[in-house]
Order: sequence, then C-alpha cells, then structure tokens
Amino acid sequence: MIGAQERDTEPSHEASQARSRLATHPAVLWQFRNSHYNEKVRWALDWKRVPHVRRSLVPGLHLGRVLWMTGKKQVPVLSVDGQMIADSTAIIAALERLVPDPALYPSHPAERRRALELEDFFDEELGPHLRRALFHALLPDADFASAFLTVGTGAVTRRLYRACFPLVRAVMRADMRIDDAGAVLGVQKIGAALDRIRAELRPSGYLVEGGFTVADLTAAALLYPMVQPPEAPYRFERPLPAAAAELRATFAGHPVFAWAAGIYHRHRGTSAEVTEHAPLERRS
Ligand SMILES: N[C@@H](CCC(=O)N[C@@H](CS)C(=O)NCC(=O)O)C(=O)O
Repeated sequence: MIGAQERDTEPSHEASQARSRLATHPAVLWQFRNSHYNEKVRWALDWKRVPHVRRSLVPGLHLGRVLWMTGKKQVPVLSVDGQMIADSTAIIAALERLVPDPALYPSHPAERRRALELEDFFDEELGPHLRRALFHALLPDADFASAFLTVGTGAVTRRLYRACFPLVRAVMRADMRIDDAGAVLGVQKIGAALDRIRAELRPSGYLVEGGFTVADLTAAALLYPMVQPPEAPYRFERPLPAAAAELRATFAGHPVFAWAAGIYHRHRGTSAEVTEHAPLERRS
C-alpha cells in the first residue's frame, strides 16, 4: 500500500489555487503555546507547509475573543481561506481538503477509517486525561504553573496573572474537574492509551500500515507534554515540579515514550510559521 505521505500525484488545480491564496493570505492559528491539542494543529500546518501566523492567547484571558470568533471557548481555532474553524480534528479535516499533499489521511478507505478512529480515541481517551493528571501535579506550584500558562507574554501580564493565580487555579480545577480522583483515573487512562498504541503499532512502526498519518501525529502530539521531545516548538522554561516529574517518570520507561520521541524526530520537520508583519508576496 502507498503510505499517506508517499502519495505523489500532480497537485490538482484546486490545490494549486489554494496554495497561491495561502502564500498571500496565510492562515491564522489562535493557540495556547503550552497545549497538546494546539501542538497537534501546529504539526499538521507545518507538515503540510501551510504558511500561518500564530496568535498566542493566555488561558482564561482567551475567553472573550474565542467566544466571539467561534461561539465556543476552546482553542485551537484556525482562520484559513475564509473559514473560521474550531477543534483540532475539524481543522485537520479542512486542511486535508484544502492542501491534500502531503496527506495525513491514508488513501485506502479502510486504512483511513482506522486512522480517524485512532485519532478520535486519542482525542477523547488520552488528551483530556493526560491534561488532568498533569495539571493536578503542576497547579500546586503556583510560580511554575502561572509561568507555564503565560509563557511568551510580557512582564506585566505575567505579574498580574501570577497575582490572580489562586483564582485562575480554582476555575481551572472546577472547569476541568482536576481533583484527586481525576488524577488517579488520568494515570490509568494514560497507561491504557500507551498500551493500546503499543498493541496497534504495525510492523512498519506506524499505527497505520504504510507510513506516517494523522493517527501517529495525534498520538505523539497529545503525549508531547510528558515526552518533551526536543523537536517540540516551545520548550518548557524550567524543570517540571517534583510531582509532575514523578508522574512523567511513571511512564518514561514505556516503549511508547521512545516511539513518540522517534515520531517527533523523524516527522516534526520545520515550522511553516510566518511572522505577522513579514512582507509576503502581494499580500493585501
Ligand atoms: N476537542 C478539542 C479540545 C481542545 C481543548 O481542549 N482546548 C483547550 C486547551 S488544550 C482549551 O482551549 N481550554 C480552554 C477552555 O476550555 O476554556 C480539540 O481537539 O481541539
């Protein structure tokens, strides 16, 4: 079978037109820097070489803007080719239609179904649980957590956010149900997801036979806050607090940790981010 990224056909007229439009009107990604669902979309944009501007928001302070743009409260949100799209899975589906090559979806229908089913499993059964377990370990360290959530912003924002952090933390705990029971369940769910990835891996080393697809990308991106591969675009500013390092150590010996690091190493590639004010060709 031909792998997703190896499908090497002439770009269609529509795809060439879309590329030209994107060259003059890059996509805009509204993101949190330190967030695994956002990393999933950054990776898809970079993999497909979609020029895009990244506008980083601070959790909590993002609400007004994101609600106004999408009627929902979560990022990532992508503005691309006249559409405003929320949700990482919907964004990748739209990118796949707009910029089909290199593909993230397998061409064979059964393999495509498998890749999408795995993507959905990781989105629902890994992403929220990993986040809950990790934040349960991070939030008690107010200095670390506040800096983690405001990375990339100015000194005043960081100071104010730190001052309000007890309130932010209480809202986060209530909103994401970050409590002891959630953390215990999170650890179980992370373990189960790692075991499922190991069981699903094909002899090729990918989740779908033939090569790198949306399934590998989603699994590795959602694991990145734990794995912390050097290819991830934003580095954590300081070492993890002890409780989070302990959580990480629980899984660091699992073979899927090394697998995810390898997927990053081989496929994360270079960034297609463009700067907001870069002189793009004929940009109006
Ligand atoms: N299913 C969504 C999940 C996105 C998500 O959970 N986003 C989080 C950041 S990782 C968020 O925006 N949280 C802020 C909030 O809920 O107010 C996707 O795949 O994009």
